[in-house]
Amino acid sequence: MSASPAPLLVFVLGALGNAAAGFVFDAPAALLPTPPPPPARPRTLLRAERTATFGMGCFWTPSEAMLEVEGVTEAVAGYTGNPMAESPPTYDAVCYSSSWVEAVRVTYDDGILAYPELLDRAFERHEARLGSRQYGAFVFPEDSAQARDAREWLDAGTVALAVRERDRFPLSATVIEPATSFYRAEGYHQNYWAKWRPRLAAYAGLLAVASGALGPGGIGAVSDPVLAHDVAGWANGIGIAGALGALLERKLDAKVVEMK
Ligand code: MHO
Repeated sequence: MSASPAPLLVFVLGALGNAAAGFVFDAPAALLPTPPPPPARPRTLLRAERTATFGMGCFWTPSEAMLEVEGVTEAVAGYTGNPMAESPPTYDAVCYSSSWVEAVRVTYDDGILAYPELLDRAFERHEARLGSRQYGAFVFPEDSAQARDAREWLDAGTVALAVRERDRFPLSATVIEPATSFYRAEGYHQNYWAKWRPRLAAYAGLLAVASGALGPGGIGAVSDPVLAHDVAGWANGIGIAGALGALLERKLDAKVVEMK
């Protein structure tokens, strides 16, 4: 049984058409001189780059959410809160002990955002769980000024934040502990959702193709069981390769380093 070449031909012609249209429409823009970069954000006299560390629950989402805060320029997912530690932990060690806190260390511009405001922004965004150290709500002041501000902020327990609207999380469950060594978590934990959003979208697409719901033989396509079978096979293969790649990434991108 041999597949009819018609659907493939349609596909190839379609792809070529697309590429040609892309060239026609995109090329002129690509040939134009690149516009000048946008003007830098106005700097205040107080501008100073500082770091601040918070326990925010599982660090995947909060490390991304903190980057949306105006004045925050960097967010690193890491482990801290274990003054007895002498060497970097692994993610497994963090999960199987009760000594470590998953934390986010942000770099922020003190001239745009003062520390007490940053505490508000962090509290709004954390995903802490009550009763867990690993996933607890923590503030780790890095100097005496941050320690004083954090204490005042927590004691004042502003009406707006005393209990968080979204999930009734009480501000009073926030723990202040002096900062100790902060270890940058494994690379595969950094920018987690930025990496996984497109991967999950690709998996969803592959699943649709592998199951036959989408593609030749599927909705709105030319019915051709042989081609449909081949395409589903390829989709399966790519999906399995992707899963193996993700496992390999966990092995290869696993360095945990202490940050100064
Ligand atoms: N999302 C998992 C934990 C991931 S995290 C990096 C959970 O909610 O259990 O600890």
